[in-house]
Amino acid sequence: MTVKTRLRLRTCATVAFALLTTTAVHADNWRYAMEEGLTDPQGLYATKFKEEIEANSDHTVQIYPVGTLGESADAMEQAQAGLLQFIDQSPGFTGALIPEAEAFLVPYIQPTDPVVVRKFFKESVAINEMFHDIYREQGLELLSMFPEGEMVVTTMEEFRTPEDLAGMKIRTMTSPLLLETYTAFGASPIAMPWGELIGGLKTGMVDGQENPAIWIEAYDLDNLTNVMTYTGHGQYTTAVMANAEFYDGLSDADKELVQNASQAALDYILDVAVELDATGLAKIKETNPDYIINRLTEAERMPFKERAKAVEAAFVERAGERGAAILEQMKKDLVAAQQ
Ligand code: 6CS
Repeated sequence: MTVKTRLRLRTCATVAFALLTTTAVHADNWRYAMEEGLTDPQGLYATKFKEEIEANSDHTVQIYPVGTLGESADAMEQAQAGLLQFIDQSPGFTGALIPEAEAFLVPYIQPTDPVVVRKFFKESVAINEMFHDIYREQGLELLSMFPEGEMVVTTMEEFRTPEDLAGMKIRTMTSPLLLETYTAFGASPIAMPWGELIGGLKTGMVDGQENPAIWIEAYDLDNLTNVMTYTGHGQYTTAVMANAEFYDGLSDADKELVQNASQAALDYILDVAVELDATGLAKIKETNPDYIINRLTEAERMPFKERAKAVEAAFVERAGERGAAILEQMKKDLVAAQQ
């Protein structure tokens, strides 16, 4: 063998080794935390996302469901620190960090009609264009926002007016605007993380809470209260993000992979979430036939809508001009979705 041939062979071996090790380095395991279980809406989205990533690359996704990494706030700290690559956290918990996200919590802005909901989340300029840079400022690359169903209030006693809510201790998620909302609605709100709610209802620390029907049914909240009331004031919204530094460090192909997986999971969940909302209500009716289910009439909603104006003002004060612009855009997006 000539010296030239030996050199050529050595070069080939080096290139082959480099290729092999490069492939190995690129087959990463990505950690994804969420606030729900695998069969809940966030879990269904995450599973679809994982399937898409794993079917189209050598990467794997490890999902951490609710309770495995602490409360929502703990998981967010880990995502911002880069210990988690992906996180699903809802605006109901993100408000202290990102006040603009509380636009999803302003009462009587979000759609409740399933067809409008789907169109709104798919086409909203506020969601698809305006939130990206805001989440970026907190080191997060926003991937998707999706609905989980209409917010329903569960209580021990029936209520039809803000006066009826006087003295009722309603648990809210920890975003500050939710406290403003239930104070404006006439109740006595108490913010607490998810992990404390069931104990709080059992011990009487709180008399009620709000959540979508699918969640109320899945976590037995109907059996811990006597009434559920459709006030029409909101839609449970959640957001999926990546750690921005991690995302920026991905190759173009991997960025595309993540974006495609997010899009596929979003399309899937937008169909499924609407069905799940109806399924949750149907199961409650079937398994808990004595449970009182009230739907406030348009006239009964009026005093709540009137009081929601103060909540909107509080939102604008906290979220500033940028928040106000997002809220105005959301209102336009809603009109567009209704057409
Ligand atoms: O009420 C809560 O805290 C929870 N609600 C839902 C629908 N998802 C997760 C969240 O922690």
